[in-house]
Amino acid sequence: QPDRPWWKSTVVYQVYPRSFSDSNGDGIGDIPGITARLDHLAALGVDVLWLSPAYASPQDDNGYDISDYQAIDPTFGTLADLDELIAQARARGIRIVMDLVVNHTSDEHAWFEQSRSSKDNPKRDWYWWRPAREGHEPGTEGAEPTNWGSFFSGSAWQWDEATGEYYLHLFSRKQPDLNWENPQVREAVYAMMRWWLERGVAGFRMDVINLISKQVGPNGELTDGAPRADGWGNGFPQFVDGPRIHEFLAEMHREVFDAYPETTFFTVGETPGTTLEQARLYSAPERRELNMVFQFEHVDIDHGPGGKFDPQPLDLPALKANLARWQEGLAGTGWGSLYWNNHDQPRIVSRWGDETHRVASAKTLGTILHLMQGTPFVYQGEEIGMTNAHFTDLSQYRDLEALNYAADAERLGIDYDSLIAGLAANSRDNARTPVAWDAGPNAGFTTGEPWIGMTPGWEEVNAQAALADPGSVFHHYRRLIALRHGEPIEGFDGDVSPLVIDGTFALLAAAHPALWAYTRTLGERRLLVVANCSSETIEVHLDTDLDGISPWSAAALVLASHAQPAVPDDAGTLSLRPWESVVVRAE
Ligand code: TEU
Ligand code: CA
Repeated sequence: QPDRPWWKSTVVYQVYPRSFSDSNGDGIGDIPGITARLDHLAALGVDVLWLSPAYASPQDDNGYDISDYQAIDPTFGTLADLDELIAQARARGIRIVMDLVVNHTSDEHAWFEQSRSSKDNPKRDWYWWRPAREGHEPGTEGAEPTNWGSFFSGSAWQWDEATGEYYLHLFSRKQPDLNWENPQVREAVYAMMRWWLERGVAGFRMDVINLISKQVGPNGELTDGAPRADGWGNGFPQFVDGPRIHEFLAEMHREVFDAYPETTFFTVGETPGTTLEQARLYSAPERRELNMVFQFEHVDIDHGPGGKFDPQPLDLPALKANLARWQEGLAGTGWGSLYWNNHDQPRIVSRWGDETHRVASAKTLGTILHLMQGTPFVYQGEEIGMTNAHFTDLSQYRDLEALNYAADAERLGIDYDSLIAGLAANSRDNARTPVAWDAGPNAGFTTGEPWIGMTPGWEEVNAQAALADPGSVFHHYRRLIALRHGEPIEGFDGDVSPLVIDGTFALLAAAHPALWAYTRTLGERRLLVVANCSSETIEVHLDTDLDGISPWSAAALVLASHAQPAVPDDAGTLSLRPWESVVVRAE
């Protein structure tokens, strides 16, 4: 398929530098540490490395608060280290995609320091400054310009004594929002992006890019939101997929990417709260905005009325239906990303798999995701089936989201045990413990003291052990990636990549509470994925559950979670063990 965009057959691997690999014993992962581990990525077979922020930063939000977009934080190394990473990755056929965090900067960025210095500073309008609400004493409760709550607890507005106004921060108070209404801001961002592309990076993962356009009235008015569970207002309707977002992204494409051939860059927008309708617009190729976006509906599906720290049991049919809706909705008009994990989500095997069936559930969840249509993203450690952190005490947490929430818990009426249970389920720190490389001290991550506690169990769950075991999660992920690439794998040397990339998706047995089954069809060819998403054995009936798909023999098998894969009996019944999955050609 020579005319197919390259990123449709691509698999991306995300590195969160702080937690990946430490080269100098200070307990914090760094860029030379990544370079030293590139053979791990090459063995897995990924095409792109998305590097979470390594820019200069006070590290209030682990680098998502950037004080200089064109410098590397000394914690992570130097620009020369990054150049070396780019070169060493390229030598292995891996391209580097950088994180682009331009909804906000750090409050220690020179732009903000100038902006806050006086009301008539030329950069004043680069951020969102507003006076106190009329009739309220500035700086007191209720005087905030709007009632919007921040993503990280409390008001989204910070009172600034120096000039007697508030500035907007949708995230931490150390992450003031840039004012994209100002064309100088946009030009400065585009110039910075061009600088990175010239340096050899292959594109960007764009942090909360669908929040950059705020609904603002002719005289700069911003509007209150409906009250949310924590008492603050929900500003989402005022800034999620805002009024000028498509204009800004099309402009960015013209100003930055038009100068480069399509084969040289990759763009994915992180878009919390977006809808399928909007995602079609972002990713429709003829609109020239983004290649794809990260949707959030599926990862928010088990959040309760109290939010992410009020987790609910998974409703499997709802999850299946949601992903099926996105599969069908993007087919032919746009393109989607596929992910279970990133640095903001709990580990998938702990969340929707079963740690007592760790290997089988990690493999099966990987299979379900990777054989859908879209571009799969693998988050560091997912490929070896790492679990949640299992922290039991507040002192173990490092993430400001968790710590701010804990500080607010009493006001919210949440007792300590519920707090700890909520954080254990959904804290972002679950994904931020160090990657386990081997069975040695601190899993080979550092020779020093790691900046955050280790996930227990690395003596068994580590990359070295996984590479040595052909039945490991790692080798399963490697096979899934090879299948997408059309490369032969052990036990199957056919080519299903056209099906995996272009095949039409159809969900089977939608209402089944444990079975996740779907087909991908292209012309006469068909791929069938059948998975038991439960910890009990289930009986699947080919006629009633799988739309009368005819029985298959061992010869049709493409990939399986277990060494002796299930085959239907003469009556057309398939018995699947806990978390067992099989992938067959059903032609
Ligand atoms: O995340 C934005 C986002 O919407 C979430 O995934 C966020 O972590 C969650 O809603 C909080 O409950 C991005 C980054 O991925 C995240 O790490 C940053 O903290 C955030 O933007 C601010 O830059
Ligand atoms: Ca280090």
